[in-house]
Amino acid sequence: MKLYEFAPNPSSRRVTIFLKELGIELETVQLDVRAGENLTEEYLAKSINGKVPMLELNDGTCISETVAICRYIAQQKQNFSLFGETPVEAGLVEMWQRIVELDGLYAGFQAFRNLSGVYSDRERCVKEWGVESKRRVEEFLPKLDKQLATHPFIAGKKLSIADITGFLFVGIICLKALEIDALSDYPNITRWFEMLSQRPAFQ
Ligand SMILES: N[C@@H](CCC(=O)N[C@@H](CS)C(=O)NCC(=O)O)C(=O)O
Repeated sequence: MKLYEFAPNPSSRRVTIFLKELGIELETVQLDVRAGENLTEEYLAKSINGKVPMLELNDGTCISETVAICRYIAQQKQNFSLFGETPVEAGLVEMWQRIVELDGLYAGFQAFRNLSGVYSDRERCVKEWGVESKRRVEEFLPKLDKQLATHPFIAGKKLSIADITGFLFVGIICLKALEIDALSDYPNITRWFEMLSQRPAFQ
């Protein structure tokens, strides 16, 4: 089994943190996506979305999409701790994972990609969409802060995949890529972010 990734980027790090939390190590293949190593014919023949991460199984089956990869690993190891173990936990984890991914992380990706033009060699960039997406990210932060005011972790009492998504949204997308100060005005995000930063898997 091989994990194709570009170690520094947020989607690859989501899988890496997930694996580390479960104590799993996989063989990795690094693809420099900024240099277009994910756009070769050979890679596109395996990867439906042409992005990293992608997991190639020993029988040649290829699984793209971060959460799909994490689900495969959870099923294979029969370890559902990060997806929620009771029906209620699983429902809430799924709900928050999707909210943080769609309203936070992916809005942030759209903002960064369209404003910076980092991938303008392979996609149309629309500045107005970047500006609007950045505003959506800024509007999402108070919602996240409110949830964390009454819950230690995003989906409730336990660490979950929603926290991994949220951590990369705040740490890489807000603070670094978009230079949005997601901490000063948000004490609950700050408490949660600092707590996760102490965990070995998140370092
Ligand atoms: N929905 C995908 C998104 C993956 C994604 O956006 N990967 C980026 C790096 S963070 C990538 O491969 N970018 C290169 C490109 O778009 O050509 C997932 O969750 O796996």
